[in-house]
Amino acid sequence: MAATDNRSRPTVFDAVLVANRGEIALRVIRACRELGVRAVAVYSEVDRDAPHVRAADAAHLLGPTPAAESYLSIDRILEVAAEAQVDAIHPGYGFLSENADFAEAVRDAGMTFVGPSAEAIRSMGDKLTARAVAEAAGVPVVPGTEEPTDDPEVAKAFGEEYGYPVAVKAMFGGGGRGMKVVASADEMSDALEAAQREATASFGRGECYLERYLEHPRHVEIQVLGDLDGTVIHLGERDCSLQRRHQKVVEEAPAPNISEAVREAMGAAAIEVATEMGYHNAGTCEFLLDDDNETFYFLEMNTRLQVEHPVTELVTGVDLVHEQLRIAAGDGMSLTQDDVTLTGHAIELRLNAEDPAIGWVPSPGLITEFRPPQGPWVRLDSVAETGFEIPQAYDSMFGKLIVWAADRDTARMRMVRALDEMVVEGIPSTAGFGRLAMLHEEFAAGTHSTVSIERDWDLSSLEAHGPAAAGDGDTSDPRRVTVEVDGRRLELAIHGDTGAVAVTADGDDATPSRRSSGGGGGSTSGEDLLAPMQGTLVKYAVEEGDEVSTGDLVAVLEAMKMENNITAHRDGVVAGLAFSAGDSVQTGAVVATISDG
Ligand code: MV4
Repeated sequence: MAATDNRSRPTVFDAVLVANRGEIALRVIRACRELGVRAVAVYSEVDRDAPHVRAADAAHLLGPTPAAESYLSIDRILEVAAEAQVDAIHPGYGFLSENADFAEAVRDAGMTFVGPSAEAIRSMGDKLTARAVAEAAGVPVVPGTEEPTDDPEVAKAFGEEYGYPVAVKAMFGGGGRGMKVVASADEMSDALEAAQREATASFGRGECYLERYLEHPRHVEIQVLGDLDGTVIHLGERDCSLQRRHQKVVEEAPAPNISEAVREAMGAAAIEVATEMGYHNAGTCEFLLDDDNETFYFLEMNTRLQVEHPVTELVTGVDLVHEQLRIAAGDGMSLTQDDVTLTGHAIELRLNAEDPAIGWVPSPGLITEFRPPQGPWVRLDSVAETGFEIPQAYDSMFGKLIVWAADRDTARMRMVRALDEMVVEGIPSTAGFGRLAMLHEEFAAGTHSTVSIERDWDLSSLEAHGPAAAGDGDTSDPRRVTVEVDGRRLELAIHGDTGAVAVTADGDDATPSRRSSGGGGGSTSGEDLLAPMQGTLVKYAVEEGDEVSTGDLVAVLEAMKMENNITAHRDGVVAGLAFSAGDSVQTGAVVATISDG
């Protein structure tokens, strides 16, 4: 398909290469088409027929499926960009989006990187420099050390002065990797060592620094746009507090329960930070907001378009990708700070092929049936379609469902309505969790924090996806028959050869829709504590017969160079410690049982 003619906007670029895949590649391609820009897709072998390949004006094979040989290969992407004669490269999020060497290589090859300068990416990649920039701009940061430290005595002196808990953070970390929380002085040495080991393994640099640890903050971030002439504006905040294992699941704009004064102060702080460093293009300043809903601290700056950008788009009416392209092309952004007003409320749910019922195990696979939600104020940014196979090789997120309404409560109910309409079969998804979250009293009140899911919420009402996910043999989806009894529609799911039948009544308020929660029968026993990922057992923190409470540490599992704490999912007595330190543990394996004893 040829790019559409656009006589009113002849500038921007002629052609842009989208160095990404999945829903974000589609998102950028859509913006290109709207601006009359030729969109060039790239793909790996497993993505030959992926939605982003079909949507683009042209598509080029990068190489084999592993990201290192495709979406992370700077040389290959530049080769294709030259071949396709594009003017610019949009990196999306993830992959090379925050790689300063890539931004520099794009510039050196005579093309435009749709993002900030390599220097800005580099400054913000170093968390201590980021803190220093914020301080220079007069923006509050969490009390912490200005230098990296590996000396337990220095660290204990810090704890003594500022109080515990203390956060040990990787200087070149991000997304929570490498962060350790230290409750008291006697844990400090071990934590410092563990954090350094993890940081070295993950980022190749082990330096760590310290901050006072806030125990249940909210995560509020400000979207900024900077023009090439130095103008910086902000587009309000997003609240991304609902997360687990450092992965966000629900995001919204504006943040509930914050005053206009706090919003303005945070927006001004974000502008100060961006201005201080001569930032251009789209970026996000992350803040922690303390329990008083008033005290905030700059945390770090993300130098890319973020997954959750749509909620900002829906409450401001600003197309952030259009603005990114205009800025990068030197056309100037289309708006000023005075043009930014927030209207209504938007909520986003990430749709991941994961099963929240059994520890958010990623389970990519074939989507046997997909029906999108529709109707007013519903936006679906997704690659899902019937027959689409989510590859194992990349992130398990297959889309995002975003709704808008005049107020937060209506937005919550609109999200529930949209989730009830959506059908996802063949894979587990976060849809059922999304429904639970929207109706959770804490989320409804807007009083949730970054620790709510893991520490406080009861997810036991969520149905596990099915026998396959629970570790059994039957992977076949049930046959479904709908019958009508006294005007009530009943859906019969017929499983395998046994003829086992599960019955669901449509429209029954008491039971979340089976279809939207992801099909399949089967269940996990309430006592089994399952490994959320494949890894190596580092140690058990308990012994057989110990009594534990929900959230207590049970085992530590090392996976992909990260140490993951497996915590008790219920109160009770521990048994079934089937593994030894060093053992390989499969996803979904029972690492312990916790019973009423
Ligand atoms: C913190 C914190 C509490 N106190 N720093 C985690 C990811 C990284 N970007 C920073 N993170 C945190 N830093 C101090 N001093 C709590 C977190 C944190 C968090 C932050 C944002 C979103 C989700 C989070 C989940 C757990 C911990």
